[in-house]
Amino acid sequence: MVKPQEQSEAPLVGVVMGSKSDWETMRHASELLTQLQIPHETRVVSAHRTPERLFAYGREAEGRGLEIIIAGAGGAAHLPGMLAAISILPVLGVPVESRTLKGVDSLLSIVQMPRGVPVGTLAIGASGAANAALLAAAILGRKHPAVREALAAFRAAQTEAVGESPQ
Ligand code: RP5
Repeated sequence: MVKPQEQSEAPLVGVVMGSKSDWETMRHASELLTQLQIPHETRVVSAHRTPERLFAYGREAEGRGLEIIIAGAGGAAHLPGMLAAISILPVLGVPVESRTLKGVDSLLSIVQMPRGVPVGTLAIGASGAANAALLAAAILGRKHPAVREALAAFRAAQTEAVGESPQ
């Protein structure tokens, strides 16, 4: 069970990205996981520039105690799909906004997995990264009561913050 104030615990979520340049997007996942006090790690793992690192990460993830992988990449974004192919863990894919095609290329690369190896695909960019963390919390919350409570508190505060007046 994950307890609050135990950020030094072994990570439950791996937040990986294809490049350092993806951090500006993927930090939104990491920040929300921190806010919900979910132990996680962040790594750069490039499917095409560091393929050996990709295979090692995918093979070792479950054995190291990770329960979910959040993977963000841009362009021909094969990182989430490859991690889903190598690991049995649920993989949540975040399409990073690309310069030339605004992330539509990333979205289609991640969402169009052929039948048999799914990637749970989120929206393009920062909203997708934040929602990946919230979805990870919802999944973890089935097993870790403290995560469920943190997520419920987050949702309640979010609802409370929405005023009725538009002015
Ligand atoms: C992908 O290529 C990365 O996920 C990144 O979104 C994109 C561009 O990478 P850099 O050229 O900025 O390293 O592999």
